[in-house]
Amino acid sequence: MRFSSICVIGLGYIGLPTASTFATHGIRVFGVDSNPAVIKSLQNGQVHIYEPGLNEVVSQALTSGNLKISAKPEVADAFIIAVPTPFYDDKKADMRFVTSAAESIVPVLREGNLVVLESTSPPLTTRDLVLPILEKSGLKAGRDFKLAYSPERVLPGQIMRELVENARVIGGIDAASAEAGRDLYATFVRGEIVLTDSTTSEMVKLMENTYRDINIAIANEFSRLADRFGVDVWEAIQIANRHPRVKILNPGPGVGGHCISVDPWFFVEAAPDITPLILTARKVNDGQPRFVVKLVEKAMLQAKSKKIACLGLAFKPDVDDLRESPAVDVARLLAEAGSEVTVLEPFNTNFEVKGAHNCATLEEAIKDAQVIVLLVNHSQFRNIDPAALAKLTAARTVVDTVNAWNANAFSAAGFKVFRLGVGK
Ligand code: SAJ
Repeated sequence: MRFSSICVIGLGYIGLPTASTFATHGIRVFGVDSNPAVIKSLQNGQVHIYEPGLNEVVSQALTSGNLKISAKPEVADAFIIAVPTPFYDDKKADMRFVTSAAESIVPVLREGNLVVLESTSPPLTTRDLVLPILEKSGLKAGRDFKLAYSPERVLPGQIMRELVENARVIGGIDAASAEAGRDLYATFVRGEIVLTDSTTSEMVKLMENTYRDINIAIANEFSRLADRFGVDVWEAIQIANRHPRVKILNPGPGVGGHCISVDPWFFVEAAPDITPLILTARKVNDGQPRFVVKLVEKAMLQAKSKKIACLGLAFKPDVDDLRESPAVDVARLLAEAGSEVTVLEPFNTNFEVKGAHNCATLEEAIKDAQVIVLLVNHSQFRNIDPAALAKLTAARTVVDTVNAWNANAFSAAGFKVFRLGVGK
């Protein structure tokens, strides 16, 4: 199948890179978003999210005239749905964005079209939720239009490269739908394109992130064990990982972001009776901020006052994304427990943590602090010189939750150093 125009619904972390990459590969793209602020800023050439390399591609796509931004889908050869699938407070999947995106396609769906769902979704979403909505057009899936599920699997911070280079799985509701999906993504994907059915590809995506969540959970549990038994977990992991079949991940303040901390819940919701391990891993990772708070409380026993500076709020290093971030939980929990908390997130200085004071510079954040807690391994924090740091702050205690700082160098600069997972 050949595609000359496509419509990408949802211009977030996945939709915008996808839309602009198609546009720079010669396809006419309608980028659709329901948020007027997003439309306005993109129409003015402003990119509303931070992702290395994205600005350049979007601006190229807009200047070429191939990328047009609009509020509603237009008639096109193919439609890609890339809207968020958050969860409700009770961890049940919130499919309202997917539902309304599919509904918005109905009036413009034509015979011969391809529709691809990219949003991470519970098993069977393509067949049981999206397909019946699209058939309200009077067209029949499989016979009149093609329908597939193709999860994005890119890593925030490296989206522009991984979008092109990663292997991509495309699951069709039938073989012809999967093949049409392959023809579409072959426009720019250089990685292997693997075809399967839609439910398998939905499961693949959830399995990848669940696998990672469980592996981080065991690393986090190891950090608690090491703390109890007087061991340095980082040293122990390094040694264990010399075994040819062992690859333990890094403990940290918890698991955040919109993927790994969310996706396993889709399995738990869909089949609670057979997913005890997945549920437990989620609970372990969600409990990790409280473990970090206990460590900070231990460090504070020596401090004169309860003034704490938290460095980093993003869910992982060198991104501006704070969704589900465990660092935010740690700062909030410390403030709730009665400490005077300053926070610094260099990639997003406008974010407010309830009860904490938001700072724009490192100097402001640490000046009067008694304890400095490193929560995110941003390169600019990792490279801090401890002697220079000592001149900027009253604090003489640091807590490193991400194993970024050289403990000996910090000790030499006069700091008492506490590290996550180090009971020595
Ligand atoms: N984390 C740890 N220890 C580690 C690795 C990560 O605590 O050893 C934490 C991070 O700090 C972060 C969270 O886990 O809070 C998730 O970060 P991540 O870098 O592992 O993953 P994401 O959420 O940025 O992206 C993941 C990726 N999935 C996998 O690696 C299996 C990406 O490929 C997916 O496209 C993305 O989820 C997604 O959209 O589903």
